Amino acid sequence: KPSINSKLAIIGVAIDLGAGTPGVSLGPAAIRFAGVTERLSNIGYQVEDMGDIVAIKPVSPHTDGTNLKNLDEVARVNNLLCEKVSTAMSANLFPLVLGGDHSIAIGTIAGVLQHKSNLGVIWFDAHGDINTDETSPSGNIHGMPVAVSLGLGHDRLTSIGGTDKKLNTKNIVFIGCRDLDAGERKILKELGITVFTMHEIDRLGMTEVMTRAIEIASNGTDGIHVSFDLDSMDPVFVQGTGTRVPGGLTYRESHLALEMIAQTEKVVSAEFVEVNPIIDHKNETAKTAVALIGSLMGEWLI
Ligand code: HAR
Ligand code: MN
Ligand code: MN
Ligand code: MN
Repeated sequence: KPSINSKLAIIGVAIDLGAGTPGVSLGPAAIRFAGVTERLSNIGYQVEDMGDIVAIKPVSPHTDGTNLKNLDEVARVNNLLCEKVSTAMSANLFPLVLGGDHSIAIGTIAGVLQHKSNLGVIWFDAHGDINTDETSPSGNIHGMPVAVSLGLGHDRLTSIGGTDKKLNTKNIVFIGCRDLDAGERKILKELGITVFTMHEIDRLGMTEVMTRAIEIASNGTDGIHVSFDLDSMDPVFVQGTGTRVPGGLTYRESHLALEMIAQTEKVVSAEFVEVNPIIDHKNETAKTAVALIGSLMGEWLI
């Protein structure tokens, strides 16, 4: 019944080394515990769980000559993830990647780009995640994946999947931003990337914002990737995420957005990231993630 794809691969990435707060490495386990496989089976997918890629915490987070934290391990994990996503797509499986911190978008997108060279991206986030090694205020790689996927930043990261396979700025769109660093604002402006901040969502409403976002991610592309950072939502709904910012998306705005994307039938891959069960209450954030996954995967296309 789901028109997006009938076979789906779950790929977990147990990593928190790209984030400042530990615990999102337990995200894949929490989301599985919240019933993701059953939910997707009930919608009508044939689900293959490809297991987790597991990061190993290094003795020292520093790699010579860089301010990036845990660069070696984040690069190793994302190279493996790129391979795994690409393998799934070769087998005609829709890759659903469960984080983990948002640095994993580097590997997911690199893997998808092996199959879809003109990929559109809809990025839900309180943050811009478009810092480079030069602009990052923290050295945390989860604040950098969009830059890396455009070919900007440290070459240990931009080389993943091949320096020739990158995103086009005109097909990337952000939803829900409300915490952008000065360096990120400059990069976004220079590159002309569309950002629907919370201001635009308040003003235009989510329906109009998503109509425009879908147009941007569709125009001239061969598919849409959805990267959903749970911190795009208001902290009221997501206690279990590390970098909560007030004034986020409501529960229904988030679902409406994903339901509208599902209706396009253009989604080729997705990831849900930054679920942190350690700071959560009764696994509620993972349960929210599972409900959101349902909406994106066509649960309400009835
Ligand atoms: N912009 C800040 C930095 O780069 C904070 C970034 C990220 N937090 C996230 N990513 N959860 O979306 O350090
Ligand atoms: Mn993010
Ligand atoms: Mn974020
Ligand atoms: Mn910030």
